[in-house]
Amino acid sequence: MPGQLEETKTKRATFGMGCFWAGDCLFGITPGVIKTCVGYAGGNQPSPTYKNMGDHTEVIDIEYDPEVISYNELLSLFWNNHEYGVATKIKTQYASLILYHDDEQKTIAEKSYEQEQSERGEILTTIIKKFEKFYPAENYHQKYRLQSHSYLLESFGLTTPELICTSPIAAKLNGYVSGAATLELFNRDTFIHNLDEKQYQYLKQCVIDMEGTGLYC
Ligand code: MHO
Repeated sequence: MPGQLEETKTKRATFGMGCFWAGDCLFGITPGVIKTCVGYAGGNQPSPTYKNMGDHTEVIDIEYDPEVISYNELLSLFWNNHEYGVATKIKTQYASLILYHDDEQKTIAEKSYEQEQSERGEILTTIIKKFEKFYPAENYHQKYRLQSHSYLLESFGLTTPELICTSPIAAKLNGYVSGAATLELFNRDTFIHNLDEKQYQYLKQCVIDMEGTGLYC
């Protein structure tokens, strides 16, 4: 109806791609990604924890707006930011894993796997399977890199683990303090218009200092 705000329908994507701190940073600053949460999935062991995750894998659980970013674009970030060739020995904790949430994601993921495999000319270790259950990781793993910036946490009112896990701003800040973005990308993000001068200068300095350091754990 004209004049009426349309409700945004968000979708969910879940990927295992090595240490989940890194994937959290990468997707956190990706336009169209709304929220991120890290946790354990893909296995059968009940109640996994970091110390005892059993047959689960570290995953990033993403809420995204499909009108801004497609599943294919998320997959391209997935393929370009971790190890999954058969030549690398990877333990289950860091497995390359795509957990699809519906048939559409399944089809897109399988197609992109085949394309990736033929481009690389080698067998991939990546496993594609149906999403079953996600176990959020302990609080200290959520927005891990942001948690050492107490100024940002306080200044943005990110005062509870719940807020750190669910706030779209926390997802962005976590990526920007970690070197996941270039200064150019940062300057193009409309979210910087909502920052006060001090927040802006602080964050910009982080981006400058960390640019090029890559996503590490
Ligand atoms: N290098 C890190 C990996 C943590 S991760 C969340 C550590 O040894 O603690 O897998």
